[in-house]
Order: sequence, then C-alpha cells, then structure tokens
Amino acid sequence: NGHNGNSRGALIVLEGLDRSGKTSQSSRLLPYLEGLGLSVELWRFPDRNTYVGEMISSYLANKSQLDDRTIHLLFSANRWEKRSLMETKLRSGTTLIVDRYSYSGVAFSSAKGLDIEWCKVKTCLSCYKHEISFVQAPEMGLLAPDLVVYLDIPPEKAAERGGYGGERYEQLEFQRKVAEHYKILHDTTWKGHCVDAPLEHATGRPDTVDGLIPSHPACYTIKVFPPFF
Ligand code: 2DT
Repeated sequence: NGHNGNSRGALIVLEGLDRSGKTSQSSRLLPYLEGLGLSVELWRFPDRNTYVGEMISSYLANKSQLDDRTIHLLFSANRWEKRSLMETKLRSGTTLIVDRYSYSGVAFSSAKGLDIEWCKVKTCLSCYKHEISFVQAPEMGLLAPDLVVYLDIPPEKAAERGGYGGERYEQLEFQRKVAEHYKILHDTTWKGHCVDAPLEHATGRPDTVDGLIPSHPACYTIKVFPPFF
C-alpha cells in the first residue's frame, strides 16, 4: 500500500488544546507512516519562521498587542503563506502531518468572544438554527484536510500535565473556553475524528488513523475549503 508515483500525499491535521499531546502523536505517527513506505513531513501552524509568523510569535509571547481581528487574520495569512508549498508537497506524493490548522483559528478566536457574525455565521433556513461554520471566509481556498483528528482531553487534565509555556493563551480558564468552542465546531459542521488524548491509551499513532491513511479514501484531487453557501 506504499506510495506509488501517481498518488498524492494526504493532508492530516491534528487539533486539540495546548498540552493535548499533538506533538507526541505527530512524532509517533511519522515513523508509523514512513514504515508504510510513505514520504511524510511534520508541519505546524502557526509557522513562526515567516514574517507573519514572527508577528504572531511576538503577540503570543505578550511582546506586542494586536486587535483580536488583526491577529485572527494574521493566523489565516500565515496559512496562505504556506499554501503553495503545501500543494507542491502533496502533489509530489508527500504526506503532511499538520499540528493545528483552520480549526484552531476558529476555536481560539471565537473563544475570545470574537463577534460571531464576523466569524461567519451560517444560517440554516430550514431549521432557523444558527451554527458556526467550520470554515471562515479568510480560510476559503486553503487546502482542505483529508483527515482531522481531534485529541480530546479535559482542560483540567491537560493543565495537570504541566509545561504551559506562559504564552498568551496558555491558561486554564481560557483553555476551557477553547474546548467549548472546539466542541461547538465538532457538534455542528466539522465531522472530524475524535480520539481520547491521554497518552496512557495511545499506541503508535492516533487509533482512528490506522487503516485510513494507506488507502486514504479521498479522491486524488486536492480539495479546497468550499464557499459557505
Ligand atoms: P502552538 O502552541 O501550537 O504553537 O500554538 N492559534 C493557532 C490560533 O489562535 N489561531 C490559529 O489559527 C492557530 C493555528 C493556538 C500557538 C497558539 O496559537 C493558537 C495556540
């Protein structure tokens, strides 16, 4: 089932709270997929090595202040900076394991109380219910993942693990809000895989990934996030 010359790589996204184990899981998933004969790279967002990434990094370190919408759009711009390289890699057959993507963008910004209209509310006319769409306007046209794995962990448990680095969002109270917003995303539009995060249960890779990737079901065209309506 290894890589053959015709197939593209898969875009796999890991999401979750700080200290949910994304980094550990990525570094376990990498050798597992390589063992299947795939070419694989680990990526992460924000990518702090670009100009925009430096601004984000300084904001997260509390060295600069930015309006909530400004930083939201910078996170999105940071994904756009990497879009064409991402597409090139995928087309050349490299699978990307990406630590955080657009879902962090929505969960963290809406947890800060960003205006929900601005955040792009989708109205379901038939049921008169409002739901947050998991793709926001600035994300439209970015590459859509083949698989999103959410590492589910209670915020209290993540906090117990320690190692919060003192960055802007790394506080239990705020992480609780982020968890709520991830849940809203998951319960409404995002049909990602949910995996129990505690590492005691983790084997070589997030369980649900096993079996999905080698013959990943996505058709071999690269999809982009669709428009809302
Ligand atoms: P790391 O600790 O994983 O480097 O993340 N974030 C991330 C956002 O608010 N919006 C986004 O679009 C992304 C990708 C999550 C740094 C922090 O940045 C947050 C934690």
